[in-house]
Formats: sequence, C-alpha cells, structure tokens
Amino acid sequence: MMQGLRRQPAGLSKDLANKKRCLVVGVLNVTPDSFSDGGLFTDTTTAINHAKQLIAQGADLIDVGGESTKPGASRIENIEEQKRVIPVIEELTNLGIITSIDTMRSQTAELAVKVGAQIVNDVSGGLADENMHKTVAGLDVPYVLMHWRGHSTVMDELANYQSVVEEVINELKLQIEKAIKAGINRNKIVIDPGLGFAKKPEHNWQILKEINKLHSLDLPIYIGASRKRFLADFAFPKGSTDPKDRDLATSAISSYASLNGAWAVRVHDVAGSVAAVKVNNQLEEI
Ligand code: PMM
Repeated sequence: MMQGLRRQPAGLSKDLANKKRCLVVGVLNVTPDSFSDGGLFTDTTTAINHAKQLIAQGADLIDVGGESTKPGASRIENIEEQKRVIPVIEELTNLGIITSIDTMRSQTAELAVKVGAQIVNDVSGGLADENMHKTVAGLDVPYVLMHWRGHSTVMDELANYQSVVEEVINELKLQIEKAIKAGINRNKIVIDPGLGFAKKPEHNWQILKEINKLHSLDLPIYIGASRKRFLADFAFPKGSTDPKDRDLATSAISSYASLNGAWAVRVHDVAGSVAAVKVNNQLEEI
C-alpha cells in the first residue's frame, strides 16, 4: 500500500515514537502577519485555546512559531519572537501538549527547548543562523531541516531551477553534511523540501510528484503544504482567494504525503488531515 518507507527521527518522546502512521502537526502562528492566520492568535490565552482545539481535533503535536515567513515578510527582533512563543510553549508543556518550535534562530530554539519544546523546526535548515546546528547538537532533539534559499523578502526571486528535485536534494545534502559536522546526530534529522519557499507552483507540484526521490536521503520526511498559494486553483468554493478555502486541497496533499511515506504533515486545519492519515493507516494495517 505505502510507497516508500516511513522513517522517524530518534529522540522522540514515547507518545510520538509509538505512532507508526504519518503525524499531523497543528500550526500555531503567534504572529500578527502570517499569511493565513496572522493576527488571530497573538495573545497567549487565545494561542493556548487554539492549540487545545487543534489537539482536540487530533493533532499529534503543535508547531509554535513567532515570526511570519510569508513571501515579502520582514524580520522581527529576537526578543520579540521569544516574547511571543516562549510563554505559549511553557504553558502547553504544562498542559501535557507536545510542541515543536518553528524558528530560524538558535537562541529562540534553545529557550524553547528549555521550556519544553521537543523538536526544533528550522525553515532555513541552518542557513539563517550560523549557531543553529551547534545549538541543536547540544540540545540533542530531533531537527527539521528545510530546504531554503533566502529570507522571505527575496525568496520569490530565488525560485529558479533547471531540475528542481535534483537541486533541492543536493542543497539539502549540503545542509545535512554541515549539520552532522556541527555535531547533530544523523538519526535526529528530518528533511523538508520547503514547499513555497523559493518555489513557484510548478516547482511545488514537481517536488510532490517526485516525493519518492526524497527517500534517497534515507531520512524522515516532513511536508508543509497547508493553505499555500500553489493550492489556490483547488480552493473550495471555487475561485476563492481566502487561504482557509484551501483546507480540503491540503487534506488531499496530506493523504498523498502519508501514502508516500512522509513522517509528518504540518497543517492549519487538523481534522481533515487526521482523517486522511488515519484512513491510510487503517489500509496499511489490514
Ligand atoms: N511553512 C511555513 C512555516 N513553517 N516549517 C516547515 N518545516 N515546513 C514548511 O513548509 C513551513 C514551516 C509557512 O507557513 P505558515 O505561514 O502558514 O506557518
């Protein structure tokens, strides 16, 4: 049934490690400006309530981010990012909710893990902060290393490829080597092709079509397609430009990713993706 082996990183808590299906990661953006949910969950209480809702709908863990990475977004200060995410992670940990920290900054990653985050999710794969790999090596937690070419202000200009899948794989290989050199254990690394980051819609589709080639790196695979622009043509209702109306298409991608051996999908609307990965799991188990 499943195309390609589902790998998982070492160092997961038992709760996550025991789940053999594709995990559903619920997105919690504690930002005023993320593209699909910016401004909705900026205070700690609202953020916590939203995370609880995502868990009630079946999310396996919550990815907490404090800095928008939408195309064109400008950067915020370290301290501002930390003020947004650290209290939320601390409180979710107290509630027994598993979290990952979505940051490109080593200092934020370190503080987040200290208050309970179990995974570091770095959309820059270590390119934005030269201390990231060393820090993650010291923290010794699973590390999502995403394919990235540059910050949001410039990434659309960097979406040029001759052969997108080969180039993404080669660039990921370089970052993996650097991460390992800095002391990160290979078995803690998860790779992510970075859909929408320095990618045009046709690049995202080609990567998804050839998702099995990512398995050649022999590492767990993480997919973040949720509500991204390349799904706009599949909005429901048809023609809508509201990112929320891409949730059904997102669930379809989650089903595809899970069938193709992804370890986790990162989504805003959890319920549809949970149904998708559980149905696939049922078919894998019988
Ligand atoms: N996409 C976004 C943010 N973080 N992390 C990983 N690992 N992969 C992604 O594709 C990814 C990410 C952007 O989406 P958002 O603004 O809706 O959070």
